[in-house]
Amino acid sequence: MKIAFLKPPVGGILGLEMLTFVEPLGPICVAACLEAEGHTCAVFDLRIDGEERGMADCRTFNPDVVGLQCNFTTERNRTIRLAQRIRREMPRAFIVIGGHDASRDPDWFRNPAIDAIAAGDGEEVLPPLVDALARGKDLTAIKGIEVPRNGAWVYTGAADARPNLDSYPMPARHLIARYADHYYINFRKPLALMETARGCPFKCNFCSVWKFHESTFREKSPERVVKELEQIAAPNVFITDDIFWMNVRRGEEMAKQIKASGIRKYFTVQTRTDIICKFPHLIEQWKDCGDLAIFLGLESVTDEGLKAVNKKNTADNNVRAIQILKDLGVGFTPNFIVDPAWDRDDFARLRDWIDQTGAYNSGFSILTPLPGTDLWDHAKKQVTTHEWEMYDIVHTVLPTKLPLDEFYAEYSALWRHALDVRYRYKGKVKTYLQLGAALATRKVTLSAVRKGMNIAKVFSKPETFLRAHEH
Ligand code: B12
Ligand code: SF4
Repeated sequence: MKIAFLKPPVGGILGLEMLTFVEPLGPICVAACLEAEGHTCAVFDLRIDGEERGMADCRTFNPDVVGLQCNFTTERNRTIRLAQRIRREMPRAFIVIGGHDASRDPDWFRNPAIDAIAAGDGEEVLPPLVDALARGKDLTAIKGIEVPRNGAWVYTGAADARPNLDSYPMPARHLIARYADHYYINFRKPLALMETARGCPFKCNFCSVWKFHESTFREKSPERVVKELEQIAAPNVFITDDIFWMNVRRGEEMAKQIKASGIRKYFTVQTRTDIICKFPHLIEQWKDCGDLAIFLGLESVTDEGLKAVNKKNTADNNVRAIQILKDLGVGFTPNFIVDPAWDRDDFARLRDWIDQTGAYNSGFSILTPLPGTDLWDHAKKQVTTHEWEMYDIVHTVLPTKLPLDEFYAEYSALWRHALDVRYRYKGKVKTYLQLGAALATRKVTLSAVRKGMNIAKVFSKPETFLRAHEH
């Protein structure tokens, strides 16, 4: 069988996905399993090709099955629109949709343009589904899907989550080799994505990762991680694990083996501040594997704020972790959650914290009930819109305590403040000199720098966010 995976073209209110633009790792993991069973796969990234060229190439490929990935709630409408176009132009193709958002809220995707909705790890669902299609077998015997039957949608029950991730084939990177130079993170290009573990044992109420993985945490061995790295040409690697170093021993062993292999990359990882406080030696070990930057979901500067989102961490850990990273000279991007119920004092408290800690790279997400989270169950009746593009975490979809324009005035002031603190700590001239040096050594591209600068400017204005509420 011939299976095509398509990524819909860029959409979004602010085009946030263009700030960090990553390869479709999920689809190439699933494609690897299909290829191992003798099928032929192709990936068309319409964000790069553009819709017309990507669709034309896909029509030429003439797929039997089309797989669409919907990870973000914001991608819903554009993914359905693409499915409808595929249905019109490739009526023979069986269209299946999977990915994070589709798995957590499959019912929303019940649409005449969709033949099956897949939930969970695609590696477990798509190969048996394609096999059943090839043999003309009944699809309701395949686990992990919703399919239409006699005018209703039938759910076939959860597919197993395989505990041993090493037994999956290597991601089918050859299918996206022609796009490899296009992916980047912030200013760093080209960028590859790599997964060393899946899931998270915590249960934050705004997050769907633990729900998707049913509170499991599954890992690849250090040996497998090194093998995957050997397959990656890009100098920059974003590790998709939600809690990197969850298993400290494995974290140490991976660093040891990567160092021994001679592979050096600029790694970007995501982890928790309690792990950094308890095991700072991990950071030192990983620094030896090249360069390291860390995304930190700090969420709140108070214990009450952390408790409200069920983070199971402390405000003290947040402060200490920032200091540890500063002392070790490791780049970090803290992220905070701004509650629509905030008053002016709450915004002021966060600004003061950034002043004191010098955490100038901070980002600010607005508390958003995403479908498939505990927060959604709790707040779905209060949401002010079902315009899914607004679920991008920089627009509020809940009523605000402050008048909306004042809320956004405070929100955009946070972004402006972070930039001011950056200039205060690093100096405007030094910031520009560093960028200049990175440009000269081709570590970053001019267009990426322009984009980043533009976003900083755009986020500093309340109108940027208010505009979407006018429709
Ligand atoms: C990389 C990543 C990013 C990157 C890149 C985003 C981008 N532009 O694509 C960055 C850091 C920029 C980012 C930003 C954001 N992200 Co993000 N991100 C991730 C992350 C960590 C990894 C995704 C990944 O590649 N995973 C590894 C691969 C192997 O898994 P996968 O893609 O899910 O694929 C598997 C299955 O889903 C399935 N599958 C996938 N595709 C298909 C297709 C078919 C046909 C089938 C059958 C199966 C299938 O099989 C695959 C293999 O098992 C996930 C969390 C996670 N661990 O998945 C969050 C996640 C996707 N992000 C999330 C969010 C909310 C965001 C933000 C909106 C907010 C934020 N946190 O800052 C922003 C803005 C995103 C945007 N619009 O660009 C949420 C999405 C929830 C939702 N309902 O919207 C997630 C789930 C994290 C969370 N805590 O809840 N993100
Ligand atoms: S926010 Fe992070 S720590 Fe909390 S459940 Fe999600 S992945 Fe785990």
